[in-house]
Amino acid sequence: MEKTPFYITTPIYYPSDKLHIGHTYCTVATDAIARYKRLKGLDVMFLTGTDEHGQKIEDKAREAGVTPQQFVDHIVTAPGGILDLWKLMNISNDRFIRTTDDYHVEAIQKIFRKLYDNGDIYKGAYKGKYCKPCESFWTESQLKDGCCPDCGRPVTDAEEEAYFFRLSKYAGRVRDLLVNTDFLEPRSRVNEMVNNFIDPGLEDLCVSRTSFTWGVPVDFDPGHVVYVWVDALSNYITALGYQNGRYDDYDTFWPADVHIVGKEIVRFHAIIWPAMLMSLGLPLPKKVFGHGWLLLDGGKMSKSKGNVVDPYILAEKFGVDALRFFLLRTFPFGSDGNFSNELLIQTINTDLANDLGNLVSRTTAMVGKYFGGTLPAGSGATEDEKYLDELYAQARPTKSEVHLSFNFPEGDPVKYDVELLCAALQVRDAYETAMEHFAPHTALAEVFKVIQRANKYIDENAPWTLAKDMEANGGRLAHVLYNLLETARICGILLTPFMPDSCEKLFAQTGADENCRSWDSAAHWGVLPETAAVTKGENLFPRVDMEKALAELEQASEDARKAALPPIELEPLLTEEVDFDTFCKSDLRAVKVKACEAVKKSAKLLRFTLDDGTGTDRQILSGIHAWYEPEDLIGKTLVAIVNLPPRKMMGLESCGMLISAVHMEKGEECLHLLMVDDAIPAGAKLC
Ligand code: ME8
Repeated sequence: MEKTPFYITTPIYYPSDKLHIGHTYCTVATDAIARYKRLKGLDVMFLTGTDEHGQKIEDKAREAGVTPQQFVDHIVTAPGGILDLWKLMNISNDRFIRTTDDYHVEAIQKIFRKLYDNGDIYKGAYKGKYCKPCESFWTESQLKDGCCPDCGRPVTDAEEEAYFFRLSKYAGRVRDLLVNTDFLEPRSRVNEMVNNFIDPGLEDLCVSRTSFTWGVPVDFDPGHVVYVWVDALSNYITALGYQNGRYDDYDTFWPADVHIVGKEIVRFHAIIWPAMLMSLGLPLPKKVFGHGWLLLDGGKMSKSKGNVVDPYILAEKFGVDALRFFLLRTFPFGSDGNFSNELLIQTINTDLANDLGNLVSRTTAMVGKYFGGTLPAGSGATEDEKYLDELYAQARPTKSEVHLSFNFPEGDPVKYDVELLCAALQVRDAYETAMEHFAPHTALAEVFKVIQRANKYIDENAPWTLAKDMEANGGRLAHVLYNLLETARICGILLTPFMPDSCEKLFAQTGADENCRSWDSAAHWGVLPETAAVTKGENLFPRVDMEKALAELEQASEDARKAALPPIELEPLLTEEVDFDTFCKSDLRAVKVKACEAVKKSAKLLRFTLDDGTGTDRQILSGIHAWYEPEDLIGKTLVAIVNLPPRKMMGLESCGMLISAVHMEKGEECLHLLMVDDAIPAGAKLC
């Protein structure tokens, strides 16, 4: 049977800075959905990539002293770059598009010409505001406190000859699409689009630039490059082969099933993109889902704010699967969520170490301890349980229907079995409903209800008590353990899209081979062979020591921050001139250190007794204890300015100032006292 195609995309990322955990959130979520669809047997095309043109990139490349192509190549392909990050995060994209790829550039030129030939692009003059980081045009009235309404950063004046796309022409059709279909989700984003952008009047969109060159040239009007968002949005069709010969998947996969995008770029995907497609006469994507932001201390993460969280550090410390899981378990996908390391560690400890990890390790350990790793034949599903499985296969029975069918007396341990089975047999449906609604956090919550039920089942059955009399209770004990293995198997299948590697280990430990890992088998009981080989392997999710991990993370971020700093930073030279006479007024002298000691109760100050050649000792206080121990300075010849007015510090008088050289090294201030040749006599004037 032919598989149903499913096309899912993430935004294509700007290779302007290192990606942070917020970017990772979007791609991990999309990856989990793509893996879920593959698990269900769909023919998935999962696209991601990089958005490499635009003024921002051109500027950054210039700052870095390289060509824009060299600049983007480095960020995309170098170790620690975007491709590396997706590999680390186990992202299963089927295709990766770079907007500098030749086939894409060629297709963009054709698309631009098509829009022009359709009469939807005309030449005019652009005058307004431009936000470089967002590559967005704004009118004066759209600004928020004079800044970009999306990112809050300053905008620049822009005025140039430009081509315009007749966005206004499509306002009615786009409005209808948003209001009367479920094209855009969550629904709250529809109101945002309609109230903020469409109803106030949709203006035509400036779609070419002449003030920089790093973009796709308009082939019929050299000097113009295509606006980066027209270039970027089109990636979703060029990556399938639209208007190019590189791929041939357009007919199979277009229209896309869903574009997953962050909330600030919903505007481009839900207004501009449909209008472009309408103009090109192409079908519209079936859905745009606008997810929320990961916030840090209540604000958006951004490199310029210096508050980004590095996914490399977190993945290295806690493991990729734990990080993937945390992102999707904790934050409802459509809303904003506040990221914190504490929350991450808490989630790992509660859900992964305590709940899932314990279920697997306790169960496999007991199968090992009591049965040598293989349960006896006959420990699997009972006739009643097979009947229950059938009941669920036909319809989802209510709890009371199940109880009626079984009619077990109070206190009968079979009651626990039935409860566990019912929880496990209904979870796939609940999970599926949540995943189909882009609610991975709800899907995971459903799975964890079952895991928690299974841990309770261990306590209810107290296998360690049963094991005391194997002759009488061995059969029951084996059945209890089989039920636990079977529950772990079902949960493992549903968790695979989120934590592929860990679930692989879970299956290996619980003896669930390939035949027991299918989507179909996740809705059935009794699939695991009774005599499967069970092994207690490594702990899937070790507990994290919160305090220790937080301190290590802080250190790792600090190290990373320092490593990213320029090695040496010098104070900029002063441009203001000083006239010679003013300069000569500073009386700089060689001075010899007769005594030096730390000032009591001060962490910084050293008290110097100096020979300045006058025959009377001079006292100078200097805040340099961080760099020097007093005893190391005795006998040294230093330089002091001696005609500053005396100053009191910590109750002591300081008559002058010692001269030092200062610079920043890897973010830390470095200071060197100016020491001169000891042959220079005390009091010699420096000029
Ligand atoms: O917007 N939390 O690229 P981009 C959640 N090139 N998501 C976040 C986030 C955060 N803190 N920070 C960023 C672009 N993102 C364009 C897309 S598509 C044709 C062109 C998400 O690198 C953001 O919302 O700035 C967006 O969906 C994605 O990362 C890429 O952002």
